[in-house]
Amino acid sequence: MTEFSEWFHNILEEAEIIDTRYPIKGMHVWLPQGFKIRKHTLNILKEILDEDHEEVLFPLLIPEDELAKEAIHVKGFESEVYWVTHGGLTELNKKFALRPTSETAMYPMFSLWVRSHTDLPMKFYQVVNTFRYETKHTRPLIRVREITTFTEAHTVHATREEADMQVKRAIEIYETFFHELGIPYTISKRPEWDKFPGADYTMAFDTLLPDGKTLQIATVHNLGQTFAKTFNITYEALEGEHEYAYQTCYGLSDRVIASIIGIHGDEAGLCLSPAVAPYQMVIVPIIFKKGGEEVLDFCRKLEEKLKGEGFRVHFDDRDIRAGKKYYEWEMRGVPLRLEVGPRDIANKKVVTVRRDNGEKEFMDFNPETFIEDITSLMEKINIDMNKKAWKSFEDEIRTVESIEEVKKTMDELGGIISFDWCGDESCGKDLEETAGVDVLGIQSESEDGKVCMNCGKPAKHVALMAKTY
Ligand code: PR8
Repeated sequence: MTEFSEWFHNILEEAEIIDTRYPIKGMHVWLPQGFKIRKHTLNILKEILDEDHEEVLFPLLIPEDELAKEAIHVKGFESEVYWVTHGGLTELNKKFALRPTSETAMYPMFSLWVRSHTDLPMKFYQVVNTFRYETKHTRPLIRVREITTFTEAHTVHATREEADMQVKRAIEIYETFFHELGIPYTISKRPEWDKFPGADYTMAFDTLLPDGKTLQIATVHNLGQTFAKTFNITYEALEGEHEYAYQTCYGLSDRVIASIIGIHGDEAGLCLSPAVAPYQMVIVPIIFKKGGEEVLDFCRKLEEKLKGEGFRVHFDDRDIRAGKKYYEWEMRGVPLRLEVGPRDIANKKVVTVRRDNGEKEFMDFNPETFIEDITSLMEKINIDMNKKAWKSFEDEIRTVESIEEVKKTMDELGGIISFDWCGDESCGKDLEETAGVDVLGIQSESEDGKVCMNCGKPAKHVALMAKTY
């Protein structure tokens, strides 16, 4: 693949995902194709969240004093906040922030809603746009200033144990979601210096883009009682006393779409799984001088039949060369192409060509079994794409035992490095500086007798590091 970032920019444009020419840095326009991928992706997530969360919608603006209430939180975000200072020509006496995230919008309301232990747990989510004045290099879908697909969940619980359990549940939710999309990931506990501002701890999902750098694609935060104390979220316990609640929040963004595009794509362009593809199949008629009408008629009926079964199908009957159509639909990532020519009709066959591996099959066109066969082929494509992505991801995780090896591995291969670590902040930061990497976080406990790869002290954790976006 040509240089990833160039490929990525080109494909966003060619496949009409987003238009990056909007005249504000870090803010883009979703085009119909991109919007459909976004919609199908969100639908998968919403279906999972809807099982035990309620969807809500909070205002975009946050009063200055609410945003400022939680000191650690505001410190983490102050350099990234956009402010509304005027209403028309009138200067506002209280500024409003455009939400960078919605803790300080939601929690004053939670304080009104939570009364008794019987109100708990509360689990809400919303899909909104959030604004962050990012100072690092912005990149479409990856680091934006208007995050348009911010899916944030916020939960309130009676006990610390329940909040911990919710963190586990949120991790499960994202695992299910990323498996459906075929996005491989590591899960780690972020180091203290990289946790969400105001959180007790942060669990993060990272994936790997083809240039060897990791991308944080979702985070789950245990907020403990910090925000509950700041926003006075209390409940009446069984014995009538008032207790502060425990909270969690978790979220993801447009980066999920960036990962779908970046991880599965190839030299020919996008490669989408049937789960998110705007068109899951395209029907291309193969027309010769004779028998053209018969082919077109067959294709129309085929399209109707597949649509009737709920598939997203397009019949490409444009009067251009079939090869040109193949090229175009491959670039747009359509998972399956169905080709129908006069000979196929005579043989009661339909030719299927998979986008993910190019496999061509002469499928029996038996009205009894055809839909079943297509359905299982679609499922197979999803599974194979997931497997392939996981395989190449796992190949990029390497265990390394010396700092020299880290540098060599990073320079030559990139990817993710697993290593034994003492867990000290000073050692971690030193490692980040000397090796030019980020410590992603902790995965598990070290085996007895292991020493820290960087400082040589007894190791506590197996941790991960990588070059990151
Ligand atoms: C929270 N509060 O906000 P988080 N461009 C694209 N994606 C981004 C960007 C950006 N500029 N910044 C962050 N993300 C919590 C949890 C409510 C929900 C993505 O957490 O600040 C990252 O994938 O960690 C990040 O993991 C996710 O948004 C949530 O943001």
